Amino acid sequence: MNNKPDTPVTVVGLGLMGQALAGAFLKAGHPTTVWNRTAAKASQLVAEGARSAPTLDDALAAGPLTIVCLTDYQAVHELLDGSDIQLDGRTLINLTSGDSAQARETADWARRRGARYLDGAIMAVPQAIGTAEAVILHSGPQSDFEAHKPTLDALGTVTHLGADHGLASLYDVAGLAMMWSVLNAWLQGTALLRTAGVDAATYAPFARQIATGVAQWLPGYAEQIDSGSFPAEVSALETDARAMAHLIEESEALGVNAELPRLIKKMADRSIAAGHGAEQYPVLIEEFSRPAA
Ligand code: FVH
Repeated sequence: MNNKPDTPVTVVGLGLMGQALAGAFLKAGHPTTVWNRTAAKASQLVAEGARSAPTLDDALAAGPLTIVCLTDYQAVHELLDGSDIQLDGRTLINLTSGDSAQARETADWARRRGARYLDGAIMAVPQAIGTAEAVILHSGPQSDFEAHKPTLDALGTVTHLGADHGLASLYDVAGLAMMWSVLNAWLQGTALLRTAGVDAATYAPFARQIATGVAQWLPGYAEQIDSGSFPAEVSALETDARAMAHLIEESEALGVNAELPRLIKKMADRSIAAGHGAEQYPVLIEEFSRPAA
């Protein structure tokens, strides 16, 4: 980490995450101003050396960089819309979770107030903040990210994804989709194996091997998606669909929930009906890229 500890920073929002962010800045030596709607949440940070700003406007005016981390974007706007402070030349980094449209709208709001704006997404729990394991994604103008990266480095592994302010939120939900899909697949297999007396811990190493193996396919499959060409190099979608039918039948026969396998097969069947049965699995991107029928 390439920290510049003399740069002042303000943290607005002292939930569990905001407290962790402010704590990491303090630990790295940054003069840190904090503000929270419920002022009592600043006490521990003040004991560690933070300055508690008496008002939101005071907090925003305290330095060149303010990090905002509130419950949601509604809270962000309820709070910031109530201030008429001009933010000329200052940088606002919003690490509140939300969607890409909210990120872009907030970027427009910040522009109207004269502020530079980066949106961000935290892919970590509060306990990891300040360590390399804490991945924090940012999107917005690269020059604004580079200007503050030495300060942001105090928080963990910070990354810039691109100029579109919506990207951090999109990567955030894409990561969640990946996480839940892997976990759901594992739970489906675990439920099946438990009917034969195989416990979750016994199945877990095999499941991890499969997940790791499938992860290796992603770069090649991504090339197919980006080129729009899906030759069946290892398997055709109709072959996969037959295996999906086995998964459904086995789940039903064993009294295990078959909703998820049925949903996946429904999408594959639609793609096959549209003429893609002889192509490879990533051709399903076309099903994923439009609203459900
Ligand atoms: N905690 C986590 O593990 C996750 C990890 C992934 C990213 N998230 C996101 O981080 C945002 C903040 O999370 P948090 O855990 O700190 O959340 P809360 O405890 O809910 O604290 C939220 C702060 O927001 C303040 N707040 C809420 N509404 C308003 C409002 N209308 N006006 C002003 N402030 C507001 C709240 O203030 P108070 O209740 O203490 O007065 C807290 O400071 C979040 O987007 C996660 O998704 C964390």
